[in-house]
Amino acid sequence: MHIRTFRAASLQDALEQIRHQMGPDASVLHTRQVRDGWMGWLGRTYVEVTAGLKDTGGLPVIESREERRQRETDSRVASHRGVAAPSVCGSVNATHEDSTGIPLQLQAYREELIHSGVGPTTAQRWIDATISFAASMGDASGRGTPWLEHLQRTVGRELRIGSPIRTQVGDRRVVALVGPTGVGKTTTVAKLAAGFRIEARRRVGLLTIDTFRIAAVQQLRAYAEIMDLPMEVVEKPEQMRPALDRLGDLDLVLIDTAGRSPRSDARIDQLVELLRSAQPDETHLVLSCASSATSIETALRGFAPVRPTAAILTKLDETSQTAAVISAVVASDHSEGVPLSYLTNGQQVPDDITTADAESLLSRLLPAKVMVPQLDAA
Ligand SMILES: Nc1nc2c(ncn2[C@@H]2O[C@H](COP(=O)(O)OP(=O)(O)O)[C@@H](O)[C@H]2O)c(=O)[nH]1
Ligand SMILES: [Mg+2]
Repeated sequence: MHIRTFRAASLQDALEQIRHQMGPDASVLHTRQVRDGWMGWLGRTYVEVTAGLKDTGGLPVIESREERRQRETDSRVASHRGVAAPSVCGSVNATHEDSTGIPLQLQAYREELIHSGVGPTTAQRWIDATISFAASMGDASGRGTPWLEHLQRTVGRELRIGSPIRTQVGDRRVVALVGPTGVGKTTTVAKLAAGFRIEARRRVGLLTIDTFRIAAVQQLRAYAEIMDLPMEVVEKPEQMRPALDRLGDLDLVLIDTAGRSPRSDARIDQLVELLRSAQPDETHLVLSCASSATSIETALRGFAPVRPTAAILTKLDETSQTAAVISAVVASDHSEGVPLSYLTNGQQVPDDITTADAESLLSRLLPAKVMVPQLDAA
């Protein structure tokens, strides 16, 4: 097997080099983004793609002396500038397939997805679905539309976008936020409270069952005081009904909960019991995009007994890698997925919150930022 690593300013360019120099049967083995310069500072970002070719008795493309000279000149210029220049410019759609039948370009996207935190099974499922989707659109070769657009449409159909909280004057809605410690539950409760109170002019109340840490109650109380909102503190299930009755006259009650370790069954059971006594209309699981794929999976499993009706993704501003969290909440063969309700992108109350939308999530999830085509209504 021949294995070679190519560097270029863009994935597209690297694929062109591979296709030209190794031929259409090459498989993408690995892609990564690299930065040169000291510790990644002051350097340029480029793409490094490793490709392999099964031994078939020599490389299929024999370089002419002229091509070789050109490539060497390109490399010298590139290394001088700190960026490997593509040796070939030309068509941008690398549609060639390897022996598995997966177009080279999609293989590279699959590697990038995995690299950015999507599980290998999910990444492969998306690629397979993209090929079927393209075929169903009469574009099996991927020549009509860029593969990235097909990929976006495919993943877009799996993303579940839930509705934001709907309130109605005189019809109290009870909404609980649950999730691991530090993901931004209390801050998000404050953002929602401010939005509904100030923008929508609803009568809003707060209730906290975050009583493990005194500071946590004080944090919410400070918001309640600034916004002049009634607030109740509940420690035991039997206190829940009377507390909710005292907030009976409102349009929206937001319940903040203690951040529990999703690994602690006892604490999750306690939370389930407290929430059962509250009977919330909606329970939003708060997940931070800055968390690792493993902690997101653990949170989803750990908080399953609470039966979340939606998920809120926080800290989008802290990372560009939302792949892990998004691939964890989309529908799959063994999960129907959790609909996304809100996205938060900063610490500012009340501004840094928006309702979830597929377009902005997809542009963060998928390998390159391109215009998202009109998504089919799921
Ligand atoms: N960068 C960023 N920080 C956030 C966001 N939401 C919350 N935080 C911060 O995350 C930290 C923990 O937030 P907190 O609401 O106390 O988390 P909780 O333990 O889940 O209630 C605080 O410093 C918040 O300001 C967000 O969207 N972006
Ligand atoms: Mg909190």
